[in-house]
Amino acid sequence: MKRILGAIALLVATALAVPAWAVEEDGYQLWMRYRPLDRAAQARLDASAIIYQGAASPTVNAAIGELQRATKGWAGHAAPLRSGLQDGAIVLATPANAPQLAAQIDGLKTLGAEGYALKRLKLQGRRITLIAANTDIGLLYGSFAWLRAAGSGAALDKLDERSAPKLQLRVLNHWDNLDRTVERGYAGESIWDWWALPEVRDRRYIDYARANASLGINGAVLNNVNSKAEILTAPWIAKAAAVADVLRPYGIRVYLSARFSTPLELKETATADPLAPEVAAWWRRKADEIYRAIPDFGGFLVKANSEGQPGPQDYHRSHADGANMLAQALAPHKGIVMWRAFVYAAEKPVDRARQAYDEFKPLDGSFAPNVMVQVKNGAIDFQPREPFHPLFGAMKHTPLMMEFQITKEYLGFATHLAYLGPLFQETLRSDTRQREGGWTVAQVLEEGAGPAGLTGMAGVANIGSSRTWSGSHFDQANWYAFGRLAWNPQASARHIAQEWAAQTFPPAAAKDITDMMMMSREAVVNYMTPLGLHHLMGTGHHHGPAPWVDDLGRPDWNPVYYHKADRKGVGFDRTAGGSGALAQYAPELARRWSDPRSTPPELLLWFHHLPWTYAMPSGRDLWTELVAHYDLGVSQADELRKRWAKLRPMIDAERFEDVSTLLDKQYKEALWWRDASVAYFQSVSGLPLPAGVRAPERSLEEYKRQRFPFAPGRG
Ligand code: BDP
Repeated sequence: MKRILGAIALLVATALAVPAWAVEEDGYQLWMRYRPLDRAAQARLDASAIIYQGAASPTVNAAIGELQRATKGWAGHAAPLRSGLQDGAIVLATPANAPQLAAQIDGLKTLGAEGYALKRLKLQGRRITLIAANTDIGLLYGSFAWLRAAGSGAALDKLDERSAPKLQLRVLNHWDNLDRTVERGYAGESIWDWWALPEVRDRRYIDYARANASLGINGAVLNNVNSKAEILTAPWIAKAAAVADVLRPYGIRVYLSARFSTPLELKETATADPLAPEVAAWWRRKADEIYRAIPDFGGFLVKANSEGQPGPQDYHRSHADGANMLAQALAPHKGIVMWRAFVYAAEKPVDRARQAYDEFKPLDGSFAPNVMVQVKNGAIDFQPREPFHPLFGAMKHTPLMMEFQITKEYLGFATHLAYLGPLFQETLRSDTRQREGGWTVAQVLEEGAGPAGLTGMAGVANIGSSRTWSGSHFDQANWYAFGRLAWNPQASARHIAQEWAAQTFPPAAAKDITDMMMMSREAVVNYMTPLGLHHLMGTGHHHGPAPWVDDLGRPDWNPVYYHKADRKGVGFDRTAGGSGALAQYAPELARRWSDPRSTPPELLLWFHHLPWTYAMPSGRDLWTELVAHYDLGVSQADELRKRWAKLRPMIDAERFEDVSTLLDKQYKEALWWRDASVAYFQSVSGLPLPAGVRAPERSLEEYKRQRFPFAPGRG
């Protein structure tokens, strides 16, 4: 008996001694971990019960379920569901289910269909936390907002917050193929188990929906923009409908990428010409069929006449002709078309950066009200740094949707730590100067344009079947940051990082982790493409350096096209003397950036071809400055792993090891980028290495010889 008691005492002591965060975690819970809190923190939660009066909808049940899951995790027992007020209750109220409670919030109506208010108050002598909204989905968003506040250490006893999304459509674009591979996916295979659908609805879809709803993401395009005709056939519509059923309670609508030539490829029409009546009629029937299966279907995303995809130009019709024909089919059902502006054609010998603007600007004002033009953040292609796309602010009569890439195709896949909050923020805060007094990209998006005033933001998802969802722990933060910025494009990347870190890792480590995150993207820019260089990545897979490549089928696939380095200098001249792309920006910006001395150094070689001897603001010449940036990138990657190592006592072993291993790999690859790039640029410039600079480890030939035929994520 004594021995048994002793053993029990030891067990209890050990259990008490092991802090909750030390328990192994594999990242599956994302930022919704709800790990046990100490007593003081439990008391601060003050969540004795959940009050909801009336019959709960599936959406309200999702809110209650989440609050219970969290309180169970944090305090050991789930807050019970009650109907009468009590001290410490979390009260969910809409004007429909509890008008008197909802009336506690002045001007609730102004928060619209998705907004919410959180407020601590005393009611009938009871201390409560009121979560009020106009609709059930607002209650779900409000519940997640309370959980976020609780999870990131906000003062819950002083809560008084109201929030409504600034953009209507907050959509993930999955580049997921029907065979479950994911184009530019580095997190395993697609989460959509198409083969098993529609009968088998993986439970993971619910967790996916919870995570998105926690951020306010309200749409998901299920399949790749490089789409297949089959996705619009009856069996696949049934599969998409099953996914839509699971996502619906969480406020998420399903969209599909449509291949423009679908009716022709399915041999149901003789052409795909958008102006042929049989084609328009086919799409109308198809839309009707889809809406019978998915009554709240969101609409189509279309990549047309881009990188070999079919489109209206195959029939000498314009992008507007194509988009409007589809829009007409969807309009009776209130669906929309998201028509991508990512176009460039090999046949045209003009600067690739110009082409989207050249094609779309003349079409401004000619799109149907339910068409949005989806524009990538920059004019080339999701590079570590690009100036904002000149279409923002220039299309005054067309609603534009931002397209960010959350998956890190060009920023080291899921193996490098690169927090994208600062990249997204940099674009959103860029001032287009298309209006007197300033007009940032975020403001352009928020204002919308066109008769229906549609607004939205899309993010190419980084989600897959990996246990971490995103391929690494830190890549979850990019999903998180996208969602938060889609809700509020003017939010701060640092604040978002802090919020994420506090919920995802032990709060004591949150500040240091935030600092690491905030430096990570610039580190990547420095060791890959400093000073405005771009598109220097390996052919096809886009991992690793290949600035020397000059032999691909079309000029604008070759890195040499983008850096134009030779004996004399480096950089792409986009001024009036060069490609003229600068003229696509507002006159004030075009003027400022046409002079290298008033161009921000980080965009210098994007807009200018300069001699290696060009004097930089730092006093160094361009060549020395370039090498210094590569060295800085390497030391920043080194700094990241050193900072992480110091956090060991605070982080659970499994996640600590996972991150350490990746940071070591990132450092090694930063060195590789630096060495290969310096070796190459030295070979073309013919200049000696600046004094005190380390020579590349291997010869240029060795870097050139490396091949990666099995790199992940290729289409
Ligand atoms: C490029 C990707 C390619 C995509 C394309 C797109 O390399 O896989 O299909 O963008 O956005 O960045 O359509």
